[in-house]
Amino acid sequence: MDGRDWKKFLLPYEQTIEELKVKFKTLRGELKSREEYSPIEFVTGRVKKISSILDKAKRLNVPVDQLETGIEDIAGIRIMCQFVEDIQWLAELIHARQDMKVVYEKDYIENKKESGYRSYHLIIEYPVQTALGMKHVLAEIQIRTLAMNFWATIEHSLNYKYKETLPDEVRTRLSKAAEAAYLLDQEMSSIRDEIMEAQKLFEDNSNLVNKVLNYIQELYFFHRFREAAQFQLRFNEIWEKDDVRALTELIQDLETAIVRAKKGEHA
Ligand code: 0O2
Ligand code: 0O2
Repeated sequence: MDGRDWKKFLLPYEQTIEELKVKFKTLRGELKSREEYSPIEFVTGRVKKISSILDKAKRLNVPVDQLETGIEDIAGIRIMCQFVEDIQWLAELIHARQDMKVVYEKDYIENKKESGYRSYHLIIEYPVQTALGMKHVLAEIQIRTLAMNFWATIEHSLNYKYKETLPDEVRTRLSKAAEAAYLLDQEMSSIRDEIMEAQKLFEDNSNLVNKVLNYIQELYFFHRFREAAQFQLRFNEIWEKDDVRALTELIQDLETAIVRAKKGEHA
């Protein structure tokens, strides 16, 4: 091994991890308070172990004096999301940031790995202010759902433990488990879509009701008391039946009545 001072070599990577963890945790909090939902569920980070850096350098034929450019995940951040849809949203948020630059991306969700591994990877260039000046380091951000993370964590520990000796039968079962994780993500997304659809319907309906009540008030303003009272009765009946189509018709009739009232005409 060369006489490299590993402690000093890893310092900017450790700083990068600390800063990025704070930044993404802050982003999570900010989005939660601004939009009541954050695509970030939780964030973890690590600096690669020296032995793993050397193993990878050997495997990829990276000379030891070119580790900074040759190994892109010495600093690694992992961001977990609830839903698959959150991943692209988060990737776009990262692209738009001015404090890091996306160098390239690897989409293992569209193109899952042979093992069954799915995740979205972004290789970024991150500027760290060190005591010796500004240093630009490469870091890898892995974005994945909770289901993808569940699978990858277990698969990684099994592969780590058994290395090449992982029996074919286990490999096949892991691949099937990856498929199950994929289906779980799909199911969760469709449940979310249904909930959002229901919420939208509820909002649409409450907007229509607001409109009706405002129009009725407007008729009172034009002293069309009898007409306003009739519309109110009609609304009460529709409200009982929860009939959206009748509500829309009622709005059209109210609009006609208001136009007439403004012109001073009568029905
Ligand atoms: P919280 O709000 O307490 O969960 P540090 O001690 O800051 O150097 P950190 O971030 O604590 O490092 O350690 P690590 O291991 O990198 O990240 C672990 C973070 O991920 C912790 O959050 C864990 O609580 C969180 N975490 C791990 N697994 C899960 C999980 O399955 N679900 C959820 N929701 N969170 C998980 P913090 O930073 O302690 O914050
Ligand atoms: P760690 O820190 O132990 O997770 P490589 O595929 O390693 O030749 P490259 O181009 O860096 O080289 O690979 P990739 O696949 O883009 O990203 C590597 C990281 O993605 C891995 O880091 C894993 O964290 C994750 N990963 C990739 N494939 C799999 C897989 O099949 N299963 C699991 N569980 N994770 C995977 P390392 O190097 O393993 O380091």
